Amino acid sequence: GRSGAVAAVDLGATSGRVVVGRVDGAGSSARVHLDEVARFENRPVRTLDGLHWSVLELYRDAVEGLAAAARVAPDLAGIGIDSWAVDYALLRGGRMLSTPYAYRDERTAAAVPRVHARVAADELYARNGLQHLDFTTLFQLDADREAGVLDLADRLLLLPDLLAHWLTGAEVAERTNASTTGLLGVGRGGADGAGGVGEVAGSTAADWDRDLAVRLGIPPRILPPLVDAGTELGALTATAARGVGDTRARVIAVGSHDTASAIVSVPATEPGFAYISSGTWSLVGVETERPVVTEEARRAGFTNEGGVDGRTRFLHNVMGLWLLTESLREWEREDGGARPDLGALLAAAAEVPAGAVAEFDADDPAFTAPGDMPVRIAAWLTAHDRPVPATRPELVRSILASLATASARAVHEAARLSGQPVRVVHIVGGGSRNALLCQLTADATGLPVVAGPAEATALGNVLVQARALGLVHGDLEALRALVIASSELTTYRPRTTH
Ligand code: LRH
Repeated sequence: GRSGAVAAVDLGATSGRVVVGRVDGAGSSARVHLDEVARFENRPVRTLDGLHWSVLELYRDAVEGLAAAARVAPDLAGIGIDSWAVDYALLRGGRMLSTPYAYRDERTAAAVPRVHARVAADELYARNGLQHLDFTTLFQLDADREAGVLDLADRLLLLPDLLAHWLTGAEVAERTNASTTGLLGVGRGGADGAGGVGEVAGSTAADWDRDLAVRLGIPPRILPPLVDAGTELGALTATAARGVGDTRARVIAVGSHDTASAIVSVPATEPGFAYISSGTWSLVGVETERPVVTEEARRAGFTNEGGVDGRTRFLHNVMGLWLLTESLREWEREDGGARPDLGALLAAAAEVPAGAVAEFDADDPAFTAPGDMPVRIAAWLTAHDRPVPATRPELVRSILASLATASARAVHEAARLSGQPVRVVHIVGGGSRNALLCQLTADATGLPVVAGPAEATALGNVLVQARALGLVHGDLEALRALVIASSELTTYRPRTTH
């Protein structure tokens, strides 16, 4: 095969990175190598009108990271961008109308009952297939409508699409991320022909639900044309090239929802697996050929998000390592700005005997907003007549055990609701490096846990570009075989029988 390099811009809720991916070799001896060339902080900013992302800084950091990528890889052929879901910018005539909100902003609490008064929750589910989360784009847009801002807008761009727009001028909505807005019809699954693979007979690609938009007072004109992961968006504009430098790289739409890119890299080639994409959130579920839009799935909080190649990501959002990072942030503040030693905390947490600390419900929306997490966890435990951990390591243990329990519940629910038996659980993303979390998850599920790759999102971003450029070939199973060949994986066996 051909050799070549691509750059993945991967934006997370706490940090972003630019990674150069390179495919060497061909066929069964092909390997993919990742090289992180830039890493930067992403911290939301609270102003008088709420919690915002500093998107201009993110763009600048991404451009500087891409310049570093172009320097280390003169043969750079592709650039792909992914980020967390649901958040967006509104534009008019190409100008951003206001600073995008961060999804943890509280303004949507008032929007949810307004939206449900127009379209009941069960009808919404039948149309878009999404679990209820207060911050889903359509609730955020209702707050914009109420504020009069929607009247001004002629374009909505999700954040990865906004960055791609600033790089190329293209105005599109990549489908996997569009599926998290609540405005995309759930469809029947199957690919629109992305890369010519994964085509399912009789399938239809999901399209904007313009009728739903109209009923919610959202002008359909703001919804951009949809594209599938693997679509070329164009070369850098002259303006963007001033920042990135000399490169022939084309911007390529990837699974721009970070979770969609992460699931591309699950190292499984046989059916019968569940996944946990473990980062700020734990996204727990199975991959299906078709959406599962039953009343039971709705009540269980299961979502049908669009995957790469028309697969469905049937999953549930568990609160994730946010519980830990917010606790660390609070302890850092208490300690006058000294960063707590996470390694030491985790080692001490591993010494806490099983069952010695109480667990809380890691699914409770009480933990979604930013702010003093240890106090909120203690309040939850007290309200439920459970003992409050006495030390920081005990609280860390309680967080990880509670996460493992909530994830195990979601794994078994995903299997039951989809009718797909699960024999192994894959943990991908940063949390796969957390040995205690992985072991507790094996214990709680009663299933073997395979941990890795930790850079699943960047890797999935790289692989979809590499395939679009003809550097690798095949369906998701072929890409996953390449992941297996290129990664170091660790297996954790359950210590208790269920
Ligand atoms: C994970 C994630 C998740 C969404 C949330 C907003 O980063 O994209 O899939 O539910 O952020």
